[in-house]
Amino acid sequence: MRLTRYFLPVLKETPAEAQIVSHRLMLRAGMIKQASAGIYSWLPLGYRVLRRIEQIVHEEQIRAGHIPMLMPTLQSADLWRESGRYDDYGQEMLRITDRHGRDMLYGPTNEELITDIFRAHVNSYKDLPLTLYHIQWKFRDEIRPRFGVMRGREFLMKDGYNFDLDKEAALHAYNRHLVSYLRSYERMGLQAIPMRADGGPIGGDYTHEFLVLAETGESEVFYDSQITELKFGDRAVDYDSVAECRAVLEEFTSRYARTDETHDEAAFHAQVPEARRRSARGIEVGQIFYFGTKYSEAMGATVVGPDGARVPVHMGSHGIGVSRLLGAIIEASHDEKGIIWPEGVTPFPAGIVNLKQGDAAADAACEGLYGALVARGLEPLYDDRAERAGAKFATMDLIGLPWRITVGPRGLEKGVVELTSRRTGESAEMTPEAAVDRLSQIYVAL
Ligand code: 5CA
Repeated sequence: MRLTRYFLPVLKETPAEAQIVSHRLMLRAGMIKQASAGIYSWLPLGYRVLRRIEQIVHEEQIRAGHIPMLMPTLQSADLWRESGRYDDYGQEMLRITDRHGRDMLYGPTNEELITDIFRAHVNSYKDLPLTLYHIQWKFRDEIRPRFGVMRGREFLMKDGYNFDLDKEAALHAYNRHLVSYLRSYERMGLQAIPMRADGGPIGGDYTHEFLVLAETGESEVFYDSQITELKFGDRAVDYDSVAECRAVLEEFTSRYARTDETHDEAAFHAQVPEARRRSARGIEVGQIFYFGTKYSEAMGATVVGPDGARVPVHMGSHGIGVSRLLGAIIEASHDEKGIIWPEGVTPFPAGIVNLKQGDAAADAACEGLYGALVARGLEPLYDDRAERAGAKFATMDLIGLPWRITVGPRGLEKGVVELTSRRTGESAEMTPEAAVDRLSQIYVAL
């Protein structure tokens, strides 16, 4: 993408309404624009990151054996009356009446809708286990939408639902989700710690939230500092193996880590030596639930079991805050100049800065680099504006591409360009071909 042909409305001023750094930077970098309270338009740069995050979520869900689909945003109130949640859900639910006077709602989550699909089409235990998921917009009429996409009213969520014959099988699904979530967050350059939490309006007493530690986080958390040393890494876990998935769950949940809803000061003191006790704030980027037969019993989602009798299925639901993740990643990865995207989610793998637009050699070298990167599947953002170098660097630093290739007449006389890491600020001179090779190596390893 050439910057002169792109739509990147960066702001010079710091927007006054933004209280936290991720919100400020998303506005300044031209990623989002507020449409109304808690509702945002995704401008091209923000949309690219949103799509990258979605892509990672899809890849990891499919790897775990979960099946993608798409349910609508608008749902019939009748389904929610069946589960009993229509009245329970309260003010957060946006209720709508259609022209025929039918009660509808903008889905805040999808347990009812998916259970209705399941009961219409699945009849036998032989069709289990089954996990279906989608990535779809949700609406929760939050009383205090704030911090940009972090607590929106309309937000993008991945929500998945498992259907199993019994509790044991459903707990395997739970563990499988935990593993796939750990992988997903690490690919996004994040450490998200599973913490024991509360079921809230979804229900169930077996639930973990995934938290990214950050001062601006809305949740108060208590944990054993040892937990922050755990890395999932690139280990190969067989998702069909009950033992392997359980081992990961045990490893990542054996140390004390709880949100304030479930925190128990006495247990904290008993289990964690003082030097390792931490209390901090965190951003909740996902939550997994096992709630047994809560919805299947209320809505008649049963299957014929092995002995011929009908039994309600055991279920769980599993969510990732896809749009919230942009804010969480920026909170975890920025400096005073702007965003620092991890390679896994960056909107463009690299930026090209032409120090002397209009100089024949510099223009040709930039075009050559551009074509070579595109040919390797690494479409860069080429700053081809007739601007000063300082302004170009400031834009690149603000939007946070992890790598910058700087091209100028002086370097080209020696046959080199400069490759700079946004994270470390370190630069190295090399031939354009070497820069392309280096970037290919970095991105191929992801
Ligand atoms: N049905 C379950 C799991 S699919 C569910 O709705 N879980 S949830 O309520 O925990 O939401 C899942 C994730 O969505 C949360 O972990 C959080 O990351 C994200 N989320 C929830 N509310 C908001 C909001 N107002 N703005 C942005 N993201 C949100």
